[in-house]
Amino acid sequence: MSLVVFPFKDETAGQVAANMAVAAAHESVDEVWAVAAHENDQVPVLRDRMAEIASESGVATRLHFQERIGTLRPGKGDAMNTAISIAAKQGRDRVHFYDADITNFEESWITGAERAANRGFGVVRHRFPRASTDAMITWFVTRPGLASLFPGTFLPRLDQPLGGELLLTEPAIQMLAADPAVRQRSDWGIDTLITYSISVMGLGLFEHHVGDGKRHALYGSLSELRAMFLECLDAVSSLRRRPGPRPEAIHGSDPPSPVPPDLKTTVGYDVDGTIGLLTEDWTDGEVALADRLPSEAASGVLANREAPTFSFMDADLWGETLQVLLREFQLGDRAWEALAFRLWLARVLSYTTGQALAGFDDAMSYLEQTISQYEKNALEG
Ligand code: GDX
Ligand code: MN
Repeated sequence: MSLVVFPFKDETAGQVAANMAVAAAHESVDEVWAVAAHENDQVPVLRDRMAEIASESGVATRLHFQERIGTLRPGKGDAMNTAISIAAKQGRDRVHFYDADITNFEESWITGAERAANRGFGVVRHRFPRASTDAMITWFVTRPGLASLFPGTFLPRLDQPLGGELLLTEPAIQMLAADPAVRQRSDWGIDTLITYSISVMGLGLFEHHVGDGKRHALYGSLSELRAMFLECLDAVSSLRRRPGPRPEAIHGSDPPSPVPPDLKTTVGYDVDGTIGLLTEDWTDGEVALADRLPSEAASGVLANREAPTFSFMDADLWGETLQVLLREFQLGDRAWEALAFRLWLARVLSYTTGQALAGFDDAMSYLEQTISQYEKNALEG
């Protein structure tokens, strides 16, 4: 039987409970956990709702508070590692993780993952169609980073290397619980570390396709993604010099399905609010660091001290810039953080106001092509 875990932080009790109820109603599930970031006014309400869910479904519900396990910012990584560690000690057979803010969660997600596990895959990742201007960290940091570090393996080809929706079977749970690099990653970098770690376990990996997409809390300006960007950049660069999955590693996936029409027109973030971030709060430290960049990237980004400009940051220049960031970026160094964030904003805006306007299908094939190019560059050294 399976355990389903929802890490949560700012969601309402009603939101978390609705997803827990869906999980509890599933025939393969015998336990559902919520892992809270901290005590707040929603927690007592959630406890009451969880007791109701347990008595209605006959499935055990538990609330855990995340423990301090890692060494970085205490965040989602500590929550996932808390659940992984308890589940490993209990010898749980299968553990599903889902974000608590999903608003279209359905039983079929659990069923799809269970079926792939029944066929022998040790890890199942859910993947979803996403708007062409959503997933800007995935497209411009994580997948290009994986392409340069692990070209020719399935890692750069994973649709959602940052996705928080996955099924882990017992051997995967045990290995993750014993992996120091995963346990240390208490922040947003957790998804990258888990993705890497499970890719080299040799347990077989299946990507389960959820055609309806993942509906969840949306963003305003990209300033809301600053910490996630920085932590995901640090996470992928921490994988340098580590071995990739073996060539014979088993990777399967469902065929893609038509993309829901509303996703084709959704804009992933507030563009005007984001442009303003290019020009504000420049410091001398940041200006000095620009010296380390490819010269066109340096002159382009520095021009933002006068007025916003970003179309200079095309796929090739970003590829070269990212090489420098993967080697030199320092999480916690304010100048590096400010400069890396500004470079990424330029890349995201250049794409959003360029290729993304060509329409959904063209934009998505453009993005895929950039990843293939980065892989090719890496293979050619
Ligand atoms: N317990 C706990 N503690 N839960 C947290 C914390 C924390 O510090 N921070 C976030 N969460 C929960 C949150 O409540 C939600 O249920 C889930 O983690 C994801 O957070 P959300 O703010 O919805 O992140 P977002 O931007 O939707 O990112 C998710 O998708 C990204 C992606 O698919 O690209 C999340 O799974 C990311 O890790 C992933 O990179
Ligand atoms: Mn979300």
